[in-house]
Amino acid sequence: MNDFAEKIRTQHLSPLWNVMASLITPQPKSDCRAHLWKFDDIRPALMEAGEIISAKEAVRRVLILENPGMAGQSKITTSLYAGLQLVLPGEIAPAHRHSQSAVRFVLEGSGAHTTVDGERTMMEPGDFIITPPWAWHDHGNGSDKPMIWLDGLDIPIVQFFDASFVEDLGLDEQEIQRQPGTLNATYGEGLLPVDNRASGLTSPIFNYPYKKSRAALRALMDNGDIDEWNAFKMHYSNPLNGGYAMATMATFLSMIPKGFESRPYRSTDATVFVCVEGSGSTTINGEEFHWSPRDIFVVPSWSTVVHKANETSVLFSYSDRVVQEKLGIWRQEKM
Ligand code: 1HN
Repeated sequence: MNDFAEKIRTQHLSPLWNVMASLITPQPKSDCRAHLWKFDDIRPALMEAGEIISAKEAVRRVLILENPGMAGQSKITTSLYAGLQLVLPGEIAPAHRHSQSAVRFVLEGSGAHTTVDGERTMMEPGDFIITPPWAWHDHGNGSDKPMIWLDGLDIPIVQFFDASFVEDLGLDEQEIQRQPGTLNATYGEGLLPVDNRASGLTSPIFNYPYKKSRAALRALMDNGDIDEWNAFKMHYSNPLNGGYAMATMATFLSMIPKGFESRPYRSTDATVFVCVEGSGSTTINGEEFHWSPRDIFVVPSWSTVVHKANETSVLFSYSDRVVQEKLGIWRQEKM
């Protein structure tokens, strides 16, 4: 057997029967580990980065959240990237575009802006902002306080497909083409342009303000039935088709009432969570992680999760669920 394997190796052939069991495992097998980053513990490193490099010099001044099981790979899960970005008062992050999609969730500061394909939006804590593939984007902070947000990108997915392109605009800031709020007014008010031809691959809304998202969850909590696994959970949606806001990353916001303990849950989409409000804990395969506002934690694929809320809490999350659903491989188990 060994001689045979050795012999055919020179022809770039390999026997499947030696590797088959590791290729198709009975359950997901991953290097991804559960982990929690306490915002207050990592913020000093981000501020120190602010002293040693400017946003412009760095292009994007970001500290990558590296999964402890995949150090050096710039991944928080096998398929997704996460980082914390800092823009100091007066700074700009220059305009560029790339194949990778980005989701942003604002953690600290107020009054910085991002411009995406010709429209500018202000960034406030809890706002969920998207940058579609190949969209020009630049950021700036005209406020007098540091601005910090979480970036989620599909970098490992694009890497997997060997489909990465990037282009610099050659200007710090792109030209603004519309009034702020135009896309939200056009697509986000229950109306659509009658001859709308937008593809629907990505939501035309690129800022989902926290004020509105929170009010929606609050109304659901006050009037809806609680789900024993998810409490009150919604996904950010594309108004053109009701699907997820982006083609490669699914994003969610959940409200968990004080004292709630979820029943155990697992799903095949490894998920990044951010505590927005409240405090509580999440047990991941028996290991307990305590969270409070701005903390970030990651749940690997098919890990059993139990959420507990010490006070009424809000969690933001993102995962590759949208891709897995399209591929017909997404699974969940509500235990
Ligand atoms: C990027 O363009 C941004 O535009 C953030 O804010 C993080 C990580 C890797 C590659 C490009 C941004 C990024 C990124």
